[in-house]
Parts: sequence; structure tokens; C-alpha cells
Amino acid sequence: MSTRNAILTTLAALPGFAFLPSLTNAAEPPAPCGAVPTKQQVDWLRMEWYAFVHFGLNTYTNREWGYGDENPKQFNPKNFDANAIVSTFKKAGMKGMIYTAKHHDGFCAWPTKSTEHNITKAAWKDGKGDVVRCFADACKKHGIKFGTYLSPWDRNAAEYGRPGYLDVYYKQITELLTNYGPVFEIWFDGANGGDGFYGGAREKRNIGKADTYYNFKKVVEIIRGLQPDCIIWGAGGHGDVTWGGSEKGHVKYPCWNTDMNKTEGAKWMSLEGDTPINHAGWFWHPGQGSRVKSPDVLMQVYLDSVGRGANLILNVAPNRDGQLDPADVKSLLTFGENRRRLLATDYALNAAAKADQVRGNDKKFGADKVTDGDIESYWCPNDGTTTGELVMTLKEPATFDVVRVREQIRLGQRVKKFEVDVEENGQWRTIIPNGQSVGNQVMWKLREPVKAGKVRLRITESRACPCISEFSLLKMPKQMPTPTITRKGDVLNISSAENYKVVYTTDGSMPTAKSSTFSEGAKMPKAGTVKAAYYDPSDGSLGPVAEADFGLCKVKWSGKDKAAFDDDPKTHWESGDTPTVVIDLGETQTLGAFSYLPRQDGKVQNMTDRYTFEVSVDNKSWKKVAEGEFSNLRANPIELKVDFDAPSKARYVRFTGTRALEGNGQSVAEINLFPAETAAPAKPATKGGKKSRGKRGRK
Ligand code: FUL
Repeated sequence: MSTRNAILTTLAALPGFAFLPSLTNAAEPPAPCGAVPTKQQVDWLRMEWYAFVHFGLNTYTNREWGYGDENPKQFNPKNFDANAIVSTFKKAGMKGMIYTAKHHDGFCAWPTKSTEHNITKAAWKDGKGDVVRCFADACKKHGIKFGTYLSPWDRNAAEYGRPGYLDVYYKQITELLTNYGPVFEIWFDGANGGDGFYGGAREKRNIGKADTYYNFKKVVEIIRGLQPDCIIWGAGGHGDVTWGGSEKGHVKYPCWNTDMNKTEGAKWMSLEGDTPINHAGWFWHPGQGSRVKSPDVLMQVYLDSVGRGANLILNVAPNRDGQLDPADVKSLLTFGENRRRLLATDYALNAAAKADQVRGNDKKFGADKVTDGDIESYWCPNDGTTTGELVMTLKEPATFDVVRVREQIRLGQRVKKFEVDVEENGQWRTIIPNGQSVGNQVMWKLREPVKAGKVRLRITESRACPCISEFSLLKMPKQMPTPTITRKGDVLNISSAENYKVVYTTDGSMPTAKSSTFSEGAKMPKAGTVKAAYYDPSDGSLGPVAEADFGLCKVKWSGKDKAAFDDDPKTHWESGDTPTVVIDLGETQTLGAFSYLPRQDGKVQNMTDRYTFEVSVDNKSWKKVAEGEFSNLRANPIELKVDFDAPSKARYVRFTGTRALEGNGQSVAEINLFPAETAAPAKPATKGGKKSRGKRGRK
């Protein structure tokens, strides 16, 4: 008997040690491999998804980034009910929410002592309200976690860019982490510097290296001192979680939480995919009901974030009344229900499992640990073995289309490659030939459902002996897809899908099984809303409704810069010497709004982010009807709609790019115009601000 086993035998004889496993084969757990997550990071990963709530002055000004000179009085959500919002999140299955206590415009939605630019100056509750308190209390009441977002960039603060701002900023962190109970995550956005109000200076401030200016090391120390369990997003890499890499919510696959080539000195860094539920942006915007992402799209986002080992933060923004948009809620709850159904039945649960090798032949590391439904127990082979085969025999053959594998991440992220096979007529057929990272979990959606009674997981490469905690077989619930609606000229196109009919309306009403069936060549010659859904004649079910809010039809439009109004988002106009696009509408119209779609080819060179918009009836005298900034395009290059102050008659329109994110040119993928009667009533989009460029680093 080894010395270790001799000690164990002695211990086992003592009272209280009866739990020790069969001593003949008591194997030690493997040593951790590379970086391991903290307990807080593991707990956080178990949450999977939660809400982001962008709600502040931008909600009232129809902007994505405020300049910093907005009047706080405007904030007046008369029917704000944090409990209603939080209970919707809870109902969807979300495990928490993060509120933008301060966005880049500097308005603090709690009665802070750090700046005057705060909620005490709002019309809401005569300045006696506190949005942070309302959300924190509602989260507590409904049993989900509360987190907060505090923008480091502050376009209102006079001292921003100088050492004086840091006191303000640290004070804000301290208030938020002292006065509102436990905060599960704090978010430090990476957008920095650039122009702003800055106490009236209206200039550009350059902060140099964000990490140095904000002293994120110190920020982390402050937070850890106040709330050691709080997960820190960003903070120049000193925190616990980093950006997923796009504002589409996806993270890249393979997804590594650590430098896989380092076994020493590496740090575990979790990933979070972030995205708004509505194409209109992070804040609520008038008329956004037609732009909500459909439940099947949200499921894909979930698979591409949570299903790759990251977490998902999904933004759902309250409107000016302080309530969630009904279209957002509908999609959120439908997706939430689909997710619940996806996870409800694991066809591999309690399946018999056999492995080619078990660590020290100890049952504690046996193959059945991957089907026992316990995320902490795990199968593991001996040290030095970096491959492995596990065969699961299901109680009865099952049909599934999602395979989920999880590692025991407390011992590090190890698996580099894996494959999955099913047994069909006594032969193995590979259904996942190219699995790579696993980590907290990988959810692999198969193209087609598979029916099998025996399934095999093969780990073909691992950094050290693999430690697999769970292997599950799931079935995606029936999710009817959502059609895509486009228009070219006056010809409408609604995408088709096998086995379904397309029903649609053009009068704003919801389509039903009895609505018109779409057939090719249908026309939509006016501005207005088209709503469409797939209809399944086999069971009479109707899928989610897609909406498209079309502007004026462009068939009569002319001008030399066609690519800016050719109804093709893939093409774009790029300026030569003149930064303007002039369009002749062919007839005089009364306009209420325009929209701008930035170039969609993934480049930011010459991407216009400041503009003026003018109208004319004779192509000689021009009237400026809007000017301002298109914010956040680098991270989220979406179509942005700008409502005019008053209806404007125009036969000609002129769009001028006055600043670009990079480069000296300008560009436009598409301009749309909306008649006054269909434009949503809204405040003017943006005004003021000097010509200078905001700089936005990687988050
Ligand atoms: C970005 C910000 O600039 C957006 O406004 C939004 O807050 C998003 C979550 O992060 O970087």
C-alpha cells in the first residue's frame, strides 16, 4: 500500500471519514491545467444570460450617445415600474439585469453627490426619484441579480480628461457599490475620449491610454474592497470578463477563456456576448416596434454566445413612459420559452456510460459522471492521457439536434478537439467531425435531427487529461422562422421557406392565416408597414411576425450617386471631392424623417458619423432640417432614423457628411425618406457639438 493509501486507511477508520470512496482505487483529482476561473467567475458563468437596460436621457432625445449638454428635466418616465420590467426578465428566465446608471452623456440616474448632472434635476418625481434604487429593489424582490454600467467616458464632466475627473468617477463607483446592496457585475464601456460638452467647453478631449488615465488597476482595487464578489467587465483587462468582440452578441469559436499555450502565469478571462434585442439600437427609439429581433434569431445569438462557453447580455430598453416595448417583450418571452423547452429534456440523462479509461479505476471519475446531471462531478482518465472515448447507451433511442458538452472548468479549460458519433445499424457515423473548444459548455446544433440509441464522444486532443462534467442530448423546440421582407423599387420581396406559406398585410394589421398569401411580383409602391409571417398548413400554426417600415418608394428618384439610394444595402456611395449626395425625388413630397444606413462592408474608413440634411423645392434655395451625430457606428453600424422638427416640403434632398470615423471621405449605403404622416412623433435627433472625431478603442 502506498503511503497515501495507508494514511487514507487510517483516516477512514476515524469517525466522520466514512465518506471516503473505495480505498483500493482512490485516485487524486488531476492538477489544474493553466488558468482556472475564480469562484465568482464560475458562479457568473452558471447564470448564462441576463438583461441589459439602457435607459436615460437618450431615451428622450432619440440618440444613442448624448453629447453631455442635455437638459436633465427631460427625464420623466411617468409610468416607470421597475417591478413590471424585472418580472418580465424573470419570466423570460433571465438571471439578472445590468442598468446603465450613467451613459456617455454623464447623466447619473441616481442622486449622486459627485455631480449636479443627475436625477435630482429631472422632472420625474420632482427630482426625488432614484432609478438605480428602483431596479436594485425590484431585482431583490423578484430574486434576480442586479448589476450596473458606469461609463468611464463622461461628455458632461468639466474635468473629463484631467486628473480631477478621477475623483468624480471613483466616487460614483463607490456610491453604486455601497448604497444599493450586492452588485453582481459592473460594466466599464470601452468608448472613450472625443468631443463633448465638458462643462461648456464643447471641445475634444484626448485621454491617451485609457488604462493609464482611469488607472483601472486602482478601479479594480476599489471594487474588490467594496464588493469582492462583483464581476468586473472590461477595465483594461484587469477585470474578470471581456467583450465578445461584436455588438451582435456572438463570440468567436473556438472560444478560449485563457491563453491555451500558457500553463503558467495565464489568467482566466470569461467572455460576454452583448447585443440589443432591437435593431434600433441600445436605447429605445420611436417606431422601433418593427425592428425587434425575432425569437429564432435570438436563439441563434444564444447558441453563438452561451453555446460557445460565454454569457449573453441582451438589451431590452424601456421607452419614454418607463415601460418595455410590447414587441420586444413578445420576442423576449417567446425566446425565453423556447430556451426553457430546449433545456428541459436531456435525452442522455442517466444513460449508461463507458469510457476507454478511468482515472485510477476510481468510480469517482467514472464515465457515468457525464450523464448524472451533476455539473460538478466529472469523468477523467489518468495523467498523461490526453484523448478519450465515452460511449453512452440511452435508455431508449431518442431524436435530438443539439449536443452539449461541458468541462469541469474549475480545473481549467483543457479540450482542444473533439468529435461525436452515433451508432446506426451497428456502424458509427460521425455527426460532429470538428469540435474544438468546450470550456463551460459547447452547444452544437446539428443541421438535421438525429435518432440514435448509442452516442460516442471522442476527445481527440487535450492540453492535459480531459475532465468532462456533462454530456447532454437536447432537442430544439419547433421554432417557426421569421420571414425577411425587402423591397426593390416598388417590388416587394418576402423570403420563402420550405413547407410554409407566407401571409402578409400592408395596412398595419397583424397577419392571420386568412391574410393575403404572398406571391412573387407583389408591389408596395407607397411608404408604410408590411407585416408578414410563415403559416404552416399542416397544423395551422403561424410563426413570429416580421415587420418592415418602408419609406417612400424610390422608383422616380434620380441623381448621380445612385448607390446611396438603390435599395441595395450591400452597395454604397463613397465621396470623391464633394461630401454630398443630392437626390431629385421626381415630385414634391412632405417629409417627416430620413434614415441613414452606414456602409455595410465591415470597413469604417470614410464612414460618415456627422451630417447635415437639407431640403429644397427648386434645387436652388436649401433649408437645413437636421444635423448631428450618428453614434456608436464603429461597434454597431445599423440604420438610424432621424425625425425632423416639423414636416418639410421637398422635391430635392441633400445629405452632407461632415465627419467620418476614419479617413477624409464620406459614405452612405442607403438613404430612406419617410413622409410626414408616417414618421413617428419625436424630438429632433441631434444638435450642437463641434466638428471633431470621437475615438473609440477596443472595448
Ligand atoms: C457601447 C456603447 O458605446 C453603447 O452606447 C452601448 O452602451 C454598448 C453596450 O456599448 O460601446
